[in-house]
Amino acid sequence: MNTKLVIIPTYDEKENVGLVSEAIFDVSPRSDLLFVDDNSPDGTGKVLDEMAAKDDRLHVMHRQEKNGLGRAYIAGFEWALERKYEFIIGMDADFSHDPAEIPNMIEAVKNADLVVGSRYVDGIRITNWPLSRLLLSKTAATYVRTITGIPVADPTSGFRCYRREVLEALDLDQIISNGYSFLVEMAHTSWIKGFRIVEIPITFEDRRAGYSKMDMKVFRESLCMVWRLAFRCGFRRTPASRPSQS
Ligand SMILES: Nc1nc2c(ncn2[C@@H]2O[C@H](COP(=O)(O)OP(=O)(O)O)[C@@H](O)[C@H]2O)c(=O)[nH]1
Ligand SMILES: [Mg+2]
Repeated sequence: MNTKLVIIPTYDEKENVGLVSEAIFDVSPRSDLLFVDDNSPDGTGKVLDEMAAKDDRLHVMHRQEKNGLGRAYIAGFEWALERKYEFIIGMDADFSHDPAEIPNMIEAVKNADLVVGSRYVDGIRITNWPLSRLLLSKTAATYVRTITGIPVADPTSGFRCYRREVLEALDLDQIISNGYSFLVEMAHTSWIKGFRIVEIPITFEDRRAGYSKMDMKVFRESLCMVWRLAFRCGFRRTPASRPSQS
């Protein structure tokens, strides 16, 4: 059985799912891949079913309606935990996260509990994004770090690798955010519980096809959520100590 699972939430990603799966299996043939599709109107779910019928490593979870990135990931994490995967990678479908980085993430997680592919270590490595989007992302990262104290340069990055132990310890029912602040909440909760977060540099490209699902509602949720996270741990800015792990 494969010990690595890549989870990709999808909503209207018909043009991307075939190519991204090929690229993932090229670099990491001994991984499984789970798509979590929220009944995409463009028919992504049907394309995925056809792909899954041809490859045992590829799985599809169909959900009834668009319910946000966070809920899709939580469903995927629960699926992974039921199946004993050791390393759980999360990424976008749209090639903003280069599948070629997956082996580097797997290597890095040997010395970490959570690996975050960071756009903001060793400078800023983002290509083709409008300046407005870059400024929003960079400002959000500074805002999160300032309010919560989390020592992560890119806490909203969606390209990650979790050790199974982190997901087991996190109590996924208590993860309440749904949009992009879900990524901040996962990183913050892991850190405050004392898990080791390591960032590796990635180059982030604007999506190749399709459209972004980032909107102002998602953005507003993130602004408030950061304060809730800080409040929830009594504005504590240091993590719990954990017994050292191998
Ligand atoms: N299942 C599911 N996937 C989503 C949802 N919102 C976004 N996604 C997926 O999550 C990933 C990140 O979204 P994306 O639009 O690329 O956000 P951006 O990179 O910040 O512009 C993509 O693979 C999307 O298809 C959702 O509500 N449900
Ligand atoms: Mg994206």
